[in-house]
Amino acid sequence: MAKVGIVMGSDSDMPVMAQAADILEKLGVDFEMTVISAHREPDIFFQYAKSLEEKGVKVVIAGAGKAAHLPGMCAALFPMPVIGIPMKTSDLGGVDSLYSIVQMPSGIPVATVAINGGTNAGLLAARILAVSDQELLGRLKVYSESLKNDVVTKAEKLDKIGYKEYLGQMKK
Ligand code: RP5
Repeated sequence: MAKVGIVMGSDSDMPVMAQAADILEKLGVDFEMTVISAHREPDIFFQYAKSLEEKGVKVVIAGAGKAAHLPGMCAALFPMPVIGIPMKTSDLGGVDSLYSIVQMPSGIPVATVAINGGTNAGLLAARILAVSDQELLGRLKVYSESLKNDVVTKAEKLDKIGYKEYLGQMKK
């Protein structure tokens, strides 16, 4: 049963939303994913958001761009955590989406990640679920450890070959 509902306002958001799906898959968290526009199909959106709790979804990740009302509307209808991903946009660079999502009025919270922050949205959803799931918490700790090891390996390589060679290899 899907624990995380991933929803995006347009399939143009897919490359970013796929980052959230990828990390959830890696961590063994079940999710469902769909495209629903709150303004182009409000009736379908309402049915979707109202059905999430009954389906067993515990966290929603909603991505939207421009006048990005989808995460806020999810939070209005779904009573558990909603994470909003502001999409980078062609005209205003995603600051429009960021301000729309992060500036939720008091009472209906949306946890907002960075512009195009798909991976962190997935990780935050997993961390929320890990509050009551020790095995998932263990997998999250292993993931964090792997990030640390990556940096240590890079520092060792830099020490060994020097910055010019390191930079040259990065440009290849
Ligand atoms: C929002 O408008 C979507 O979330 C998307 O980021 C943005 C543009 O949508 P399209 O015009 O690409 O469908 O609804």
